Order: sequence, then C-alpha cells, then structure tokens
Amino acid sequence: MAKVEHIGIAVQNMEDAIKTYTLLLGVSPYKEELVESEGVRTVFFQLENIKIELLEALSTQSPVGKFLEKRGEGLHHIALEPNRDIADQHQYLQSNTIKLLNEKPKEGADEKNIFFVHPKDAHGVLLEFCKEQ
Ligand code: CMX
Repeated sequence: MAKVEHIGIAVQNMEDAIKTYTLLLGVSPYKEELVESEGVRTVFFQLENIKIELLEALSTQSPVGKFLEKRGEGLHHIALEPNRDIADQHQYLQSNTIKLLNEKPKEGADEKNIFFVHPKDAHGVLLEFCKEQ
C-alpha cells in the first residue's frame, strides 16, 4: 500500500513560514534544500509519520512562483510513496493514460526520485510520487 510521504505548502516568505510552522508543529525543521531544477527553496519538518515541506519560489516563472501568483499561499501538492519501484509506478500510470508531468522519474528534494501527475488527472490535486534514491 502507498503511503503519504509529505505534504507541500507554498509560502511567500520562508522565514515567516518557518517561524509559524515551528510553533504550530512543535518541532524545528530538519533540512533546508535548494532544488534549482524545480526553481524552489524547500524546508522540511519531520512529524511522526509524515513530513511537511514548505516551498518558496526562486522565481516568478517557476511552478511554485506561478502557483503563488495565481492561487496564493496554501496546499501545493500531496506526495505519495508507492510500494513498488518508482520507475514501475511511472510506467504503470503512464500505461493507464494518466497525464504525467515528467517523462521519467528525476532527482528531487530530500534524496528522492520523483515525478508529478497533472492536477487535471487527479481531480484538481497536484500529486507527486517519490521514493528514496
Ligand atoms: N494544485 C492544483 N492545481 C494546480 C496546481 C497545484 N499545485 N498548479 C496549477 N494548478 C492548476 C491551475 O490552477 C490550472 O487550473 P485551471 O486550468 O482550472 O485554471 C491548471 O492546473 C493548469 O495550470 P496552468 O496555469 O495551465 O499551468 P502551470 O504552468 O501553472 O503548471 C503544473 C501547472 C501543475 C503543470 C506545474 O506547476 C508543474 O509542472 N508542477 C510540477 C512541478 C512542481 O510543482 N514543482 C515544484 C515542487 C518541487 C518540490 O516539491 O520539490
């Protein structure tokens, strides 16, 4: 069975968001990472069985930059960890005509291989699939 690995939240100002989420979650972030290929600065909080990822855009033209401009701050994506290999999961969904946003899994934040499903093919939710490299 797949599990929810993390939830991504788009924020305008990372410093403000870190303060807020440190207070709300009762834990400090364990990792900060720039993911140039996605145009994003990420900060992760580890909870008991899920992570929260804060996302700040590196540019207005990046996916998170466009999201913030169009929809404002808030829930950006849900990341699922499949129980099968990430490449097998990609192939399985592709063969079932789900619109994927990456031709194949690629390196993402937090030492994971990742790919995204278009929100139009997931009833309005951007889904990420991720698995440890
Ligand atoms: N959640 C739900 N819907 C979303 C969305 C999101 N995060 N981002 C965009 N949409 C919606 C848009 O509102 C739009 O809906 P309407 O047609 O009803 O207006 C639709 O999806 C298409 O959006 P668009 O404006 O045509 O396309 P964009 O250029 O904004 O691209 C998307 C949208 C999802 C294809 C793009 O953001 C993408 O490729 N995302 C995957 C990569 C990514 O998000 N990386 C950042 C996170 C990296 C990390 O976690 O480390």
